[in-house]
Amino acid sequence: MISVAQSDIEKFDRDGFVVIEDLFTPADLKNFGDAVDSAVRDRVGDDSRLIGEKSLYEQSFQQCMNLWEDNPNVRALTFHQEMGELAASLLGAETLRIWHDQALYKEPGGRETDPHQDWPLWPMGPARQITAWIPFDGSTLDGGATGYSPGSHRLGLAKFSDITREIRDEPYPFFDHSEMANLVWVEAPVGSVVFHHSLTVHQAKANTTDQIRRVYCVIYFEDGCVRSRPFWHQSLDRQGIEDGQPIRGPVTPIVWPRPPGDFPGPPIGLGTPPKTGFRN
Ligand SMILES: O=C(O)CCC(=O)C(=O)O
Repeated sequence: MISVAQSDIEKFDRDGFVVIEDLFTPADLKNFGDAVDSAVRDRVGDDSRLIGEKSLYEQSFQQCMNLWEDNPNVRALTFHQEMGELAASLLGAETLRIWHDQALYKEPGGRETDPHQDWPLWPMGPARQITAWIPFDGSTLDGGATGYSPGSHRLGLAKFSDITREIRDEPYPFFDHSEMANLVWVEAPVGSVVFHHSLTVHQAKANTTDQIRRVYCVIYFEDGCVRSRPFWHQSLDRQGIEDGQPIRGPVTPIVWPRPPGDFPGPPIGLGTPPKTGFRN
């Protein structure tokens, strides 16, 4: 059992990200990695396009969200209590819900993930969210490692950068190289989890290896967050949450604390998440 060190809480508070090592054993990673691989295959296994034929967003990663709904074997990872407790301690929250999970599989030849903050992409407030980024094989600089701008979550910044490169109906600000100059690149060891705050500016390198960068994320938010903006999001619109209403329901169940081995089933009658990407 891992318990979070005070120094990790202080580091997360100061920098907006922290690497927690040795959360998962090789056997855990094999089981969870196999489960997520299988769930991703069920969603996109029939997509035979080469990387160069995909959209710029898909070239950053193959995104499949809410895999916990599809595959019971993924749920033990999504609702992993030790990981949830770590996330809660780092954020300083008593109860966490899941915003969504996601596989972010960066294919060989996949381009960089553009610098961004997560919170402006999510129509909820306040900015009390934390992501667990789990690389099943660790991460390397040539294989899509992530980089974080330390302390950027404390600057009062909230820029919507269109990492999909698809929306384009207004000029979205991108972070430029000077803003990313102090980036800290993280090569995450096998078994570790990188946690980051939803306001931390971050990005990921291209994958120049011949292996898929297999990453799974759980995005947690503090219970009590409300819908704060009207734009469509599956985590809200599937369960009919209106502006100002607390985000509570079976698409965003409590993820921590839960009794051991008690995993919620998929929401009934609320449609399915997008097959890939984040929009229908
Ligand atoms: O893994 C990546 O390429 C990007 C990760 C990311 O943006 C996130 O987890 O919020």
